[in-house]
Amino acid sequence: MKIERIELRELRLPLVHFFETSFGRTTTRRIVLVRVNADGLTGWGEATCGELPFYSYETPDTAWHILRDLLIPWTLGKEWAAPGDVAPCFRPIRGHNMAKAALENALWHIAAQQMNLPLAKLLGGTLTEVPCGVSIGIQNSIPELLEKVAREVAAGYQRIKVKVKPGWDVSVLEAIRNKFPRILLMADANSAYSLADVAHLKEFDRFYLMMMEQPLGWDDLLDHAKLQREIATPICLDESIHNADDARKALEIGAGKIINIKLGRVGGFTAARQVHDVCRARNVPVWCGGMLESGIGRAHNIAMSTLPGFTLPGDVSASKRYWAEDIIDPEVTVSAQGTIHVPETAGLGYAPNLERIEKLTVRKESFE
Ligand code: OSB
Ligand code: MG
Repeated sequence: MKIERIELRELRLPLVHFFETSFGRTTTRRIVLVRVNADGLTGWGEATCGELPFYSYETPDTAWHILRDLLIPWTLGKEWAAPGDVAPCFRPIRGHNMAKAALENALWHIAAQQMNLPLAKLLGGTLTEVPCGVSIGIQNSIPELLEKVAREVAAGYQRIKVKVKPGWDVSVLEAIRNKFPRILLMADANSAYSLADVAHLKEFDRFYLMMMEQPLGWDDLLDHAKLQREIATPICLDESIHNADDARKALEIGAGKIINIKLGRVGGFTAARQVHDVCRARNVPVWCGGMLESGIGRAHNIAMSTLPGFTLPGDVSASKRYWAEDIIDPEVTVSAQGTIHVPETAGLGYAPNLERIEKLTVRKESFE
């Protein structure tokens, strides 16, 4: 495919409810979208960075810079045989995986249309229904959290993840377990603890969690391996895994037993499939993480979640949990069994709503 035009856009999208993690509270998302024109087709990608450099160092402004000044000049006007071919070309840039993923994933969207295949099929996906969980942020009180858990369980979601941090952990898990002894439950600390907290983290074992996500340093593997030897709860790595090599090293030293794959964090579909393959070869389950994506990123997540190693419910859930109105048609919906039906039409299976995208755009730059 020959890339003829690329457009960057930033949208402001207010969340229907604030989302709070151990590193802070988000109320409005700044969504950076990449729109690529090639061979008469249009592909969309999303840079999934947080507003501030707390989950990772990337922000909407760093993604804009890396895309505008490097990735776009490197790809525009050139012929690419396969969408994954841009990944090795992007390698000289250290990190900035969310910026890279936004552009690469737009090319996958184009390739799927060109080949008249659903994106999931082009990626090698096999699932037709994707199992869904939800990620519930830190709330103002435990009763409010319990109400949210009850609502999501009633909606059919297969697994509940709650955010934890020092001071919002054991008492919270205890309250949930008292009320919901049988649900699949897990906790995500987003790096809020250190090895000095081993005794405290051991207490989590009595809640028989499916897993504890990224309890220690955002860039750590070694201490996670030490912690995993001390606790019964399986550790799932999120922040620490940026590519297939990270996954291999993490599994080799026993830093965790499960990996959360995020397209942005690993740099796009090519790297995500490589992480998936490393895990699958070792029988390590993976699941698809979320970054409060708009419908575009969400549609990409759904396609990726169809790969055979995605055996655990992910954080990809219905549009309405985040947005009063999403920017795709139809919006993402979840069945009463807690699954998303994978679109069978060619391409993304969800049409970007151009009128709505235009209305929400706060800046735009195009490159020919
Ligand atoms: O650690 O998985 C995380 C949201 C923003 C940043 C980091 C994380 C999350 C989530 C939300 O847990 C997942 C979602 O519902 O999109
Ligand atoms: Mg996480």
